[in-house]
Amino acid sequence: MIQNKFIISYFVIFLGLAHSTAQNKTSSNAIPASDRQQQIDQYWADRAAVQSHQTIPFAPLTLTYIRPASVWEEALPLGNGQIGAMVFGGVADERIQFNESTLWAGNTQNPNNPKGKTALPIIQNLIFEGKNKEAIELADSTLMGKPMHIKPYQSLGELWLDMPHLHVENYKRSLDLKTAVQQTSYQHKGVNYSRQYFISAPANTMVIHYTASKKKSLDLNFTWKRAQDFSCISDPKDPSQLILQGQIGQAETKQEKGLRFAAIAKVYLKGGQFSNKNGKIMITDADEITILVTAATNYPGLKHISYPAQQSNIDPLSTCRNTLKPFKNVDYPLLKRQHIQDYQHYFNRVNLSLDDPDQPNRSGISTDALISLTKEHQKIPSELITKFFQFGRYLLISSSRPGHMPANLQGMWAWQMDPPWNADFHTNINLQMNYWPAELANLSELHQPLFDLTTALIPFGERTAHTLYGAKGWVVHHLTDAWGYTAPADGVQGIWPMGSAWLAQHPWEHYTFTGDRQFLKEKAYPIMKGAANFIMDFMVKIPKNKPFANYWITNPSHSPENSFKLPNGEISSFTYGVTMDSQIIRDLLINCIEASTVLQVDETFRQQCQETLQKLIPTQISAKTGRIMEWIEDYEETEVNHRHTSHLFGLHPGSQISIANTPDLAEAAKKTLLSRGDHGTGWSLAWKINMWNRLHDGEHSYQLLYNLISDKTLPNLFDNHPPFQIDGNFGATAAIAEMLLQSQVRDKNNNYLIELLPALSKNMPSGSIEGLKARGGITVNIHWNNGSLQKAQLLPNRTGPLCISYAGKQIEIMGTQGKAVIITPQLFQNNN
Ligand code: FUC
Repeated sequence: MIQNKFIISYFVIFLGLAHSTAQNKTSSNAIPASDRQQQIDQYWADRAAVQSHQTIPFAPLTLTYIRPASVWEEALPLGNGQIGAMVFGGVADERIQFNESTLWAGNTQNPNNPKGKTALPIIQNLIFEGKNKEAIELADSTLMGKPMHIKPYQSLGELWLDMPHLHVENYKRSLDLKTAVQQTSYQHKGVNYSRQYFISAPANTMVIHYTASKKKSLDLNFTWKRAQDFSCISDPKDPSQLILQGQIGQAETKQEKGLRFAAIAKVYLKGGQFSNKNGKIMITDADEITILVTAATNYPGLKHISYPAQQSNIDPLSTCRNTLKPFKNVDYPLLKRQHIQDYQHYFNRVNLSLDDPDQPNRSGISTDALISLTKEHQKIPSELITKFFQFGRYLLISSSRPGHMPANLQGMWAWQMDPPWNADFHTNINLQMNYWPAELANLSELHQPLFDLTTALIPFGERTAHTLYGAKGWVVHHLTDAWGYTAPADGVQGIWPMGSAWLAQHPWEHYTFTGDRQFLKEKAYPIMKGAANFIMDFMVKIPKNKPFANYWITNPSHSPENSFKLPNGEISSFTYGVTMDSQIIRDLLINCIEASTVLQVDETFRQQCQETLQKLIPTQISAKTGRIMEWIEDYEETEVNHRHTSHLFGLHPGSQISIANTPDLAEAAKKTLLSRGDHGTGWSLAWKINMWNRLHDGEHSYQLLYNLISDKTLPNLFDNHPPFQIDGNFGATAAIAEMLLQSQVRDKNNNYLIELLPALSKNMPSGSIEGLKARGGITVNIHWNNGSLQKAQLLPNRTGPLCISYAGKQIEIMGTQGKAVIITPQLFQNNN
């Protein structure tokens, strides 16, 4: 008990420090009714005074808090790929902020600058001549998209619910990652209250369920809110339904109107009564309340976006009504069972358990206090590592379901009309990072939305390739949206025509993990071939008077968002043939050669890939610093700790640099990482953890994981760029998986090498992981103890050799489809 009091006061201090800008409230004074929140804001004022002097029982894989969220980044996410919600857990004033994953402003357009094709050779020559400034000026006026900015992903709206409970005790809110159900519980005047929340994929609704230990104790009002462009009305066809509806841009007369949207909150009572008027549902004396919420837009779907835009004949309100039609009555236990079954179909595939005898018992500690304790002890509680890992899987299951949109910069959770970076799809690292855990962490199907987006981009990207560069194939630059924007955006740093080549790595990886040939043929190969065709057509030869004359390079080219000093002191970001470009292209061409060989197609194309491959600039090591050179010349860096570590693409997510096959490059990569440093934005740290893993330096990986969790993680475990950006969550989940298992390196027979515990830290001495995936279609379980392998089990989905390495030694075993192979450390003893 003493321990808990300490923990609670510690927690309050922590919140005060971390969120001094948040609306202040103590746990003893209720906020007066007059101060009640009126406007949609990041911060939230629940009028209730909340006391939480109770023990929080230890609940595995559960995020637990002893106060409601006072800021959006403390609210907890739910989602089914289409509908997303952030639940604040307020008592007198509950707030649930909703997203619908297709709700994007804008429409399809043709942003391709018609001057591009003619200007391109001039720009290229200026760059070869070192006239970077002139090149940038010309590129700015001839290559940039028109318009140059995309429109944002927007919040759908919010349910604001109020209940006359101003002083409550034993408050707790939680999100159980094992079931994807949130719960808020408290006592008020001796009555126990409980609220449960989940978003069901099978029912396509959010389910809100209020109960009390005494009959007739539930009085609740609720209404819909949105910052703009909406109305909230009672459904004339059904008084149990409260409708939110609107159209993006409806309030602005000059703006082009955008998507229409709707949501319905439908109420079901046991006992009590309700009225629905003036945009508000008012419930009194109920024993139990269930509210179903569904939402829709008239977005045509990724498969149907086209230019010129077609009129969509979807009516979002009818879609919502149809979704709710089967629910004349509500069977809450059944809805919950169906939801949990659906969610666990994905979630239960992987189990991580860490056992560290040096860790104190964490029972009774809330999740945000665990983050604070991490800093205090300079060590991550094992429980927080497992939570953080599984939270990343939870977020992918919640935000990326087959048939829906892929996870954007904020997954699908965004409260603003104009979120940071439009909550878009950034294709120069961030979107790809979102999907790094998909295959490794056994969520392969959830990769599909990314392939759907990529496929949808092809016709748009073909138009851009043709208009801007006079090239075949398809291209996307450093970002895109739901409307197929593929031109350079935002400014000249947007002239980065490598997005399609990088995205094409993902469907190939899906094939290497699953072995799904039909997928390779129908989905992956067209993406890859189109990306390679663009690149091979876009590349030019280095002129005769320059180093690497006659090699193929990209021009213009820059290392994402970084810049360098030219010998004359000028700062520039444009050049030709940056290291990352050649590495991405090498990756793509090798994959295309292998894919066309597997599919037995396109001999001429394969030959062209092979010839181009021979003429790509090799990754260079700086004679001055011993590091990997970021640019074709050894320019001076302007920002040594720059957040992008693009020139190590070949180390991760590529596999061209490895300790086994390119030890010199691996050593240079290590020097590069050391000079980049151990800090950075959330996603930058997550990327670097993955890179240290590939260098088998588990201690460095752990250090950066520590930095990420202790410094760049919000109270609700969302990654903090800052601001919130979800890529760091996904990148870290992939990184924790790759500390324990890697399979990207090929052995001398070109088989994937399955590396067991390649970057295990001594801070994770004992534990087990079950259900990870390795390339070649293998499900892997690993148990370790005191830093050493105890036992592993490999279950291949096809017959063939299994090449396994552990602690620098290798073995080869014949694997049979569907038959588990047990690996013990003894097997490695006689092998080098
Ligand atoms: C990249 C990064 C920024 C940010 C943005 C969304 O451009 O360089 O840090 O993450 O994407």
